[in-house]
Amino acid sequence: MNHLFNSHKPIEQWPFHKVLVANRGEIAVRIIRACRQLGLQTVAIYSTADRNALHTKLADSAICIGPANAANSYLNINNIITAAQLTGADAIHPGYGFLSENADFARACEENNLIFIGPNADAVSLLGNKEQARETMKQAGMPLVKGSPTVLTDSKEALTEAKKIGFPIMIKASAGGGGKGMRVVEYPEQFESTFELCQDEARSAFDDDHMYLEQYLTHPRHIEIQLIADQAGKVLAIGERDCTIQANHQKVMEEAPAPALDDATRQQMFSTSEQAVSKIHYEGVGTVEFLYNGPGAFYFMEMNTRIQVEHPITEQTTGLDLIDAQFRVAAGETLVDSRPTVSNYALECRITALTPGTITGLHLPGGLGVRVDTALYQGYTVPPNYDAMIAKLIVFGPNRNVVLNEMRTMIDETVIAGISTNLEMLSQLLAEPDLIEEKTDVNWLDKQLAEKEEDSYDD
Ligand code: MV4
Repeated sequence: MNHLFNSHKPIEQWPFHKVLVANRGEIAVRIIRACRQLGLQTVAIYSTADRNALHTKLADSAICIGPANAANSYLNINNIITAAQLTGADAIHPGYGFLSENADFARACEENNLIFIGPNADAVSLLGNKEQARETMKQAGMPLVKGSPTVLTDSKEALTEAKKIGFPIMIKASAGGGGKGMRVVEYPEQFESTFELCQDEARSAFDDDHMYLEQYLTHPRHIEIQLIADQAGKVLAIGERDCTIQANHQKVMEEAPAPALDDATRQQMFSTSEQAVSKIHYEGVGTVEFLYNGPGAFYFMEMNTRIQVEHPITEQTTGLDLIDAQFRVAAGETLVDSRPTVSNYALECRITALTPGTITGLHLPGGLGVRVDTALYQGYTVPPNYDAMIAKLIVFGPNRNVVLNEMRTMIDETVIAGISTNLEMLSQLLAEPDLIEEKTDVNWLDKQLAEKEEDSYDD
């Protein structure tokens, strides 16, 4: 049951009954489980490197779509569409990563009468371009960091703009995201050379040298709002997640609710997000990412049009199944008027493989308030071809201190033998006073790791 929706249409009346899961690993397993609960049939796709992967065993059927390298398999639109046609699938769930935010893929589904479990191709395209997304959200009333009014390509013109904004300045690539083509400039003297350097990086990374400027926030947190929008135009903010603990722009752990967030600002972020997104005729789940700089100071960064890795902490604090919700929206079910109540506190740690290899010993924790989302099994061989995340450990309970302690105990109980992982780093991280006392910001973990690196050189 999903108490987010009004009536529950019987599955026989749904517009789709057989879902091709266009992904792999833990999220493919997660989606297959949700389909099974709903009574939807499932098709797994796999590359030659994933022949023995768990998701291929759990699905009703499985089909090989190409060789190990993702470009010729999990990123190959034609192979995936053909797989759907060969297996009689009538819907495709993209998961996260791979083609999940690729407008051409969403369009190819629409053109081949396959229901794409996500927003329509126009929304994916609009929000996928960082510059268009910013402009669209600004028009829709979303607060942005004080920055340059237009897109810039000339370093002299940009310097003039930078002086109006005030230093330190952050130079960002319009086509960028996740930190690529971004640099901080402290003083005007450094600006033009740094601007041109960012343009070179943006040209090679995105074939687009459009840049924009923002006032640099020195100690922000990363707080994101989980939204669900139905086909009737209703948009609900159902919770927020704090994803401040990142290393090299990779999230390491996420928590809900955001510990530093006062309730007044929470309500402002929820209603601002609901109002802005309801103006762009959005459908499905979506996440609006903000930089948070203290009470009332939140600024739009980007919007993600997919389900996110960290969705389980929102599930454990609302009691909602977000993958189930994605299917119900695609089936035309309508949302209730009120937001779900948020209770509990939840923390997720991402467990990553530092080396590929065969799992010769596996012990996963459990018990009250513990959830493990993974595709690992004893004897499984982690391939070298894909993202290194191999499991998500989620702990939830009455408050943050209880959960931080429990998470550390669960991390220390976990055994993944045969490969090296980040378990030890996670365990040490959970004991850091700054983390426990919420004295972190988006740069904190990078600094911690750099200092540890230096200490190891000094040893
Ligand atoms: C910023 C910022 C400080 N000030 N913008 C990093 C990638 C992209 N999501 C935006 N990012 C940032 N933009 C201004 N004006 C600091 C970051 C940032 C960051 C943001 C969120 C999560 C992790 C981060 C790590 C480093 C820098």
